This record gives sequence, structure tokens and C-alpha cells, in this order.
Amino acid sequence: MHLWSQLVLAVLPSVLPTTLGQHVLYLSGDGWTVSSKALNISVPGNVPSQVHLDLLDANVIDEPYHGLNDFNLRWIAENNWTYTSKPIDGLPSTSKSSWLVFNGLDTFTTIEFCGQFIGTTNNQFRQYTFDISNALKHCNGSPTVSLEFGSATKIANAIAADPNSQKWPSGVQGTFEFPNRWYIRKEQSDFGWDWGPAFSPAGPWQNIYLVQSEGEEDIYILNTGFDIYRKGQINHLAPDQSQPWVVNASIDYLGSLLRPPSMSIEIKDLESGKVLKSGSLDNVIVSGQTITGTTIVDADTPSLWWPTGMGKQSLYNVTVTIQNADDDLASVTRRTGFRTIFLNRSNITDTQLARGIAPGANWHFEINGREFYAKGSNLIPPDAFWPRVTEAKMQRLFDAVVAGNQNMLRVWASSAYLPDFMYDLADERGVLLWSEFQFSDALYPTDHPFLDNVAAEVIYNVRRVNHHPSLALWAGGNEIESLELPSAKQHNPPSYPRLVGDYEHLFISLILPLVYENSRSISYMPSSTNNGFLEVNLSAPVPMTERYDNGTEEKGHYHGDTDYYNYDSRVAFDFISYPVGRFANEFGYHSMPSLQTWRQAVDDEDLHFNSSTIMLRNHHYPAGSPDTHNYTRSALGMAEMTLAVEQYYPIPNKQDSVANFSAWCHATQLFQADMYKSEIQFYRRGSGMPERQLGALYWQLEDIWQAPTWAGIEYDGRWKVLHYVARDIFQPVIVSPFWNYTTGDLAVYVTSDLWEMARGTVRFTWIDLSGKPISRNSGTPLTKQFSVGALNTTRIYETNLEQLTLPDTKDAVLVIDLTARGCLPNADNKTITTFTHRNQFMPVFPKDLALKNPELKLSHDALAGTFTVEAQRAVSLYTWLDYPAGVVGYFEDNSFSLLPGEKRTLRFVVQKDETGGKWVDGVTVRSLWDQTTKF
Ligand code: BMA
Repeated sequence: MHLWSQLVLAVLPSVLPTTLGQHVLYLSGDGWTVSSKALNISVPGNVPSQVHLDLLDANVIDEPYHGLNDFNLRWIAENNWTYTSKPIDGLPSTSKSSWLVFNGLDTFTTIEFCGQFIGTTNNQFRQYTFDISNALKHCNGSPTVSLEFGSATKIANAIAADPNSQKWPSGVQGTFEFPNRWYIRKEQSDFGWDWGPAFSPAGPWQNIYLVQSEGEEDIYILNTGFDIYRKGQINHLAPDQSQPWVVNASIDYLGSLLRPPSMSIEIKDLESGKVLKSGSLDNVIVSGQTITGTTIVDADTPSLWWPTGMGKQSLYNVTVTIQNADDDLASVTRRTGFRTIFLNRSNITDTQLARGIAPGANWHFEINGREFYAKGSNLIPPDAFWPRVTEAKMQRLFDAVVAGNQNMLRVWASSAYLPDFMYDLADERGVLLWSEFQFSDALYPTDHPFLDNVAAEVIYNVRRVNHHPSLALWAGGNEIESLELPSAKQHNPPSYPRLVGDYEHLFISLILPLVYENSRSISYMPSSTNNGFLEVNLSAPVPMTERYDNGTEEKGHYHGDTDYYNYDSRVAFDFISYPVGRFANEFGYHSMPSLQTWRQAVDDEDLHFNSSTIMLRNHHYPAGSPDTHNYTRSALGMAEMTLAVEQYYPIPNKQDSVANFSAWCHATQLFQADMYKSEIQFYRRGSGMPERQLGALYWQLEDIWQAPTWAGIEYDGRWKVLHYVARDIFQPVIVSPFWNYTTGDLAVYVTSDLWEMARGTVRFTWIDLSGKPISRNSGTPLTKQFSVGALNTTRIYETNLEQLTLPDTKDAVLVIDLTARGCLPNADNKTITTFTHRNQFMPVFPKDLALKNPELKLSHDALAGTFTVEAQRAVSLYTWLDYPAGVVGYFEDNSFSLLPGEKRTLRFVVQKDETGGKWVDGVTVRSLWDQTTKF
């Protein structure tokens, strides 16, 4: 066998189809050459890869993430590059037909096989196949594959310059660094974003195969569209949970079927190994290169798949085989699950009104017919170069998501459609993935070639990922309805009706039917952040009538989700200023990464808060094209972080400049985490308010590189303060103070997202910062009993600071400890659990506190693998355990408060260790007090 021609099966056992009578060569791996004639460069290449990565491997360039390489490496994006395979030996001469199969080419390619032109591509997100039978027949010797990648940045500019191409009013389109991204079907953030670099990489970013069929009736499986739904289910209506399941197995193939084939299915429970169902599929239909059949599974036979925290993630292998009279022709296995997930946008009913829910419309998710609170964040591309996103790294990320008490991620538009392995990880861990088509912060063309290109992209990706039970929603794009259209209305009112028409043409008339035709199980909305729909009529030319702002202005009526950013840090903790809606799908504020993370990318001499390297790596606000060195824009974002710290926290003033930089980075993280906590507890409290708020997904889960961003997890997996604090405030039962610092009103609420009532006690302890009790507990009761309803909130205490007898507001902390008993929101397990949560309230902001040195003591028990922290003298606020570079993981808790004499014993969960265990010696502890010291 030729070096590359391992049977595909051997390479990717879990996802690939078995195919009979077929020769499949896996053309991935090394043995390629990457070259640029214009630049006179030729280096060894890999597939899957991108030019930057191969140039890095060949030492032609330095790590693209280092320093200001984001700007210095623009020449790579601005040139054309050719990937050439080495000669492919040993192809059988008896083959009837041969194809090249590309699972992803980024983006503009001219393909040659054996020196003959085969075709072109212009969409990063499509799977392409080319018939090379003829070219192979006329090939002398061993053929090579050659892929010439055109410069995407130049091609986008050329399309924009064409007088016939669509144009939009100025000021509407979101330009970050390279312009004109909306003309092309390539990851939009490759052209820059406010949290990332602009490399515009090119290359064969996914696998390549050469497929040959030997016989008359050979087929090769390209893609599947497996759909499991309740009988009668329609995407935008609540599924009837009493109905049996329909399993619809649809398969796209290469090759030919001579006679009408049959299909059979086996559904196997992965835990017990038991076969749930086997036999022939009904209603087998061949249409074009797609074959489809269905079967019915009893309503209650399968175990349901639940998101994390709500039950088991039951998974089944569905194997479908295509047969003719004599043989099995091909078979494919997909791991899937039985669940319904539904975005409820129906009008508020009389029953809901009677329960105190405000009028308007619902906007929340239901899993297997149950409402739940969606807790999570927004996922952005984990790297500017997808081929270096490893499964191991994504495992660590998804483990951090689950450890962070998050059950939903919004897979934000304008990254790339996630690879199957990421949906697999989400299926296993119970993380719902609200998924979006790749359109964001711009208006898009509506010419026929563009629409046809999008249609192929949508069909391929909807089918590819539909079997994953973690798939929760399809959204057409990001902020197009909430930001782009309103901005078009403002900038150019006469063009608005035409632009709304274009928007509806692409995101409703084109994409909606494609989703519905390929999935009955998933809800669709045209763009994230919206007020739902007024009507769905599938036979109308615009099948979904969006509500937009119609009728939403009435006070006390709620219709949609919210997207909220306010960089005026003076109102960061003013919860009265937060938006009230049914669901919060974006909100946030940026912070600096840790010193350890900065050091991965920035030289020591640049480690200053406003060094040019740090500033120019800050892309909030985006530089805008073509001005990369835009200090003015960056300074605005740097100032927002600085002002926020100065307003609320002790201002770091360390003698050592690197230590000072590190303390500043940490301070920005404290602000960020406190602000998100303040918003999350506000949104969660809304579950029991008239708005019946049922989701908080903050911006953003993780980083694409090392820079100031909204992320809670840094590029290599290190948790910022935010991810710990979000984990804390995403616990099922929480207690939260709400302080209106203008009026002095203080209220304490218990909020629960359990599915049944919980009961418990909250203990209130007023102490001064040395830990001494404040006399008569300052007028606050020592305990309060409470009961809190399912997915609800209850106020347990209310006062005004004026009524408290605090000797000194600067020397006072209210420690609020909750203990509750209740059932986990778990459909499979009804055991009563004890929940605890600690929160605290300080009647002044942290910078005004009369802090005392808590004299923290840290010890490590090597045998038990634990760290113990003790506050020996005074209250320790924001107690922060830190760990050195070289290890990735997280402490079981962090950024917590400790009372004098209190000890916490914690483990550090190691996810990856390159220090051989030596990291334990580098663990340190500090608290807010240390932000005030010189050393
Ligand atoms: C919203 C998102 C992203 C952006 C983020 C922070 O606009 O949808 O486009 O990165 O806020 O600005």
C-alpha cells in the first residue's frame, strides 16, 4: 500500500462510513509542498493545514501569535499559495470512476490533477467533490494534486471594486481589519475582530480523499442527515412528548445505484449494548445523490439525552446499511441521542399571565418538554488556525465548561461550523450548542451565485451535525436584526425597506426552508438577538414574519432576548441599568489576561499596561481598515479597563514593574468577574420576575489568542477570575445581594433553577474586616428560613443602609451563607441534595474598604494532593490561588472570601502538565490586600 493510502477506516474509526468495493486514499498527512512563485518560497506542507502553519513548521516565520506578527505577517494573506501533493503511486487502473473529495478548502482554490484543470472552489464551509476519472485516464505516470489558493483579502477587494457588486450605505458594515469580508464565504473573523487577530489564513484546512469505485454499483458515503424527532414535530412548534420517535436516516453518496436499494437500521444503546431497534427502513427514496428512509421508535423506549445537571447523556449508535438484492453496499454509524430541544417563541398564554408572567412572547428553551435555565457563554473560534485546534485541547475546554456549571454555549456566527469532534464532546458532556450560520455584523449580498453558494453550505452543515443531541438551535447569524438593520435605518432611511427585503430573502426565504427540509428537530431564527416572530407560514414567500420592534415598545411587555454592552463603568453595578428581557444571550466587558499568558506571546520588555505591543494587541476598539497601528482606538479600550479598576478597586502600585503589570491585569479581571456576577445574578433573579427570564450566556467563553478580551478562559486554558466566579454564580441555588447604591436599598434574594421547590436557611453575619462580629449584627436577623419555587426566586431580606447600625461602612462585610435542601433538576434521579452557597456584601466598593492583612497561609499536602489556605488574622477577600506556567487546570474554587481562622482545602484539577509535577512548588496565594501593597 502507498504511504498515504491507509484505508480511511483505520484513521478515523468513529465517524467514517464503511464502504464496500471501494478504494479510498487518505491524502492527508505530510508529503505536500507549499509554494509561492512570487515570493520564491517552497516548503514542506501538510494536510490538513494552512500556509501560516506550514511556514512556521519550516521556520520561515516565527509563531504568528508572537508580538505584533498579526500585522507583520500580512504578506502571507496577500499572496497566492499552491499546495502540491507528491506523486500518488499505485492507483488501480481498473477503477470505473475516481473522485477527489475535499472536506474543507480555505477558500479560493483552483484545482489541478495530473496537470489538468479540475475545478475551482469559493466557500470554506462546503464539502467539494470532483470527478477525476477522465483526468486519471489521460495521466502519464503518477498523478499529483495541486491546489492554488488565491489571496482571499485581494479577492474580497476585487469583488467590492466591481461596479456590479452589491453596495451598502456607509457606516453600516462592521469592518475590523481587512475590509469586504461579507462578499466571501470564509470565516468572517479571519479578517479581524474585536477580540482577535487578522491573519486571513489559506489552505486545505480539512481532510482530502481520493475515492475510486471498482464496480457498477459502488457508493461512497459523503455525508449524513440523521434526524430524530417526535412524530408530527414542526420546528417552530412545541413537540408533543407523548408521540413516538421518528428516525429519519438520509445519506449523501458518490457513485451510482442501479436498482432501487433497500436500507436497514440498527439502534444500539451505548451503555447497555442492547439493541433498541433493528430491521428495514420504510419509505426508502432516492433523490439525486441522496437516499433516505425512516423508522418509528416507541415513545418511551429510548432513554432520553439530557444536558449536564439535568440527567444522563444517554447515547445510541445508529447504523444504517444500504443494500441491493445481493450485497450490503455501504453502511454508516452515527452516535446520537433521543431528545427534543425547542426554542419557545409563542405568545404568553392566559395561564402564564395568571402566573404573573408579563405579557408579550416567550423566548426560552425547553428540553424534552421542560423549561430550564440556560447557563453559559459564547464560544468563539479557539484559534485563528483551525488545523491546530486539537481534540485534547477541546476536551479540556468542554471539561471546563461543565466544571463551570454551564449547560449551553452559543456557537457564535463568523467563526467556522464546529468540527464533529466538538459536537461529540458536547454530546458526551451534555453541553447544548446553540449554533449559528457564519454571518455577522454586516449585511450580505443576495445575488444568485452568492445565494446558491450559501444554500450548499447550509445544506451540508445542517445535515452533517444534525444527529448530535447537543445541537440546540440554528440561528442565521449574529446581530444582523438587532444591530445592522437598525444601523441601516439610521444611516440611510430610504434604503431601509430594500435592505430588510434583502435580509429576509437570505435569512428567511432561503435559509429557513433549507433548515426545515433537513431537520424537523431544530428551531430556527434568522439572526441572534431578536423579538421572535409574529407568524410562520411555510407556504408564504417569506415564511417567517419577524416581529422586529412591532408592538414591543409597550411598557412591561417582553418579547425577546437581550444583547447588552455598556463600557461606561460608572454604571457597571447599577442593576437598574441592565436590560430586562426573556433571555440574555450576550453581555460583558473586557479584561487583561494573566501575566503567565502574556508571557507566551510578548517579550519581557513589552510587559507594561500601555506598551505598544500590548496596546496593539488590544482590538477593542477595532483598528478599522487599513490602519493597523491604531493607538487611538486601542487607547479607548485600554482606558475603559483602567477607569473601571480605578473606580472600584485598589490601584496597584508595586515597585517591581512586572509585578505591577501583573497586579493590574488581575485587577481588570476582578472588575470583569464582579460585573458579570452582578449581571448573571440579576438575570437569574428574573426567572421569578414578570419577565420570566430563562437564560444567561455571557460574552465570551474562551480566547482565540493572548490579548485583552471578554474571555473567561485564556488561550491555553487558564481560567480568569471570571470563569471561577461564573461557576459559583451558576450553581443551582444561589443567594445574592442587590444593592441600589443610589437609594441605599439592599435586598437579598434566593434564586433556584431546580425543577422542584427547595427549602433552607440563610445565615447573615456582619463582621468588620478583622473578623470581629459587628454589634447586634447591625440590625440584620442572624438567619432567615426560606422556600423557593421551581425555577424561581424569592426575596428573603430587605433593608436600607440607613436602617443598619454600622459603625463604619468601610470596615464591614455581610457574609451571607445559604444551605438548602432540594432535588437536583434531574429527570433520572430524585435524591434530595444539600446545596450551599456563600456570597458577601460590602456597603462600599472594594477600593474604599479599610483592608487589613489577612496573613494568608498556604500549605500543600503532597499525599492528599491538596492545598490549604488559611486567613490567619483578618478577612481575606478575593482570595486568589495562582499557579505557574507549564500546567493547565483549575482549582476547585478560587476568588473566594475567607474569615479569620477559616481554612479552605482544595484540589487543583490538572488537565495538562509539562512541568513533571514541579508546578506545585509555584502555587501562590494572594487576596485583595495584596493589590494594595508595594511588593
Ligand atoms: C458582540 C458580539 C461580537 C463581539 C462582542 C464584543 O457584538 O456579537 O461581535 O465580539 O459583542 O464586542
